Amino acid sequence: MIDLYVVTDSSLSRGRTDAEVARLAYEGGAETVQLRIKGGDGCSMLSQAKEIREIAYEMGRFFIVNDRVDIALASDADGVHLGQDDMPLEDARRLMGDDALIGISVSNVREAAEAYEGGADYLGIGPIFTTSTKPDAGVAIGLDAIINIRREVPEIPLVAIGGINRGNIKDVILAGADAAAVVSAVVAQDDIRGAAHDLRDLILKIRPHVPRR
Ligand code: TZP
Ligand code: MG
Repeated sequence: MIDLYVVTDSSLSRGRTDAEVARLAYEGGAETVQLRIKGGDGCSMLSQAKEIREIAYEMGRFFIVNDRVDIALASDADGVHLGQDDMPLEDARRLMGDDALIGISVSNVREAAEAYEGGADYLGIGPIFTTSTKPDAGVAIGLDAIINIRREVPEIPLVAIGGINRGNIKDVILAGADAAAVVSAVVAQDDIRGAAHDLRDLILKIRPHVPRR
């Protein structure tokens, strides 16, 4: 389902709208874009969401909304991404239905097992490395967290996030992540399309070297 997953952040995107960032990221090969807006009004978030929904549809890619089940539903997104303090998975599933993709942020084996058993479609694991993009992300949990979670929940797609860039993306895939989610390594770059392309290329190149599980 996923290889490169790009998360928007308008404070890093140098005046480009989230929809512009999303289009360029998809053009570079990102399979999924997550609209992440902290604060702001629902009306402008919904309008960005609808724009990205159109682009994703046109390009045959996935579109996920962070935190907001209401915006995901109203924009007809493919799904929603929820943190440990957001709406519980069970309630989001009831509202969004079985076909929606629901991703859950986890940072340890217990949270991962719970989200897996609760029917999450993928897990976002992080922050793997130190990041300044999300000040409240908590301490870096490192590559070992991917290895441990992969061992505990072998079936579910794992998306690593936090401080991932060209220099370390291979390590997260080798540790057992199926995909990498990035913000600054794509959104903050001059050439968003090129940055997404290069990161995805690195993922695809390393995959054949990941031990079979
Ligand atoms: N969740 C955990 S870390 C993070 C989020 C949204 C931010 C990752 O940003 P970057 O710039 O890729 O380190
Ligand atoms: Mg959240």
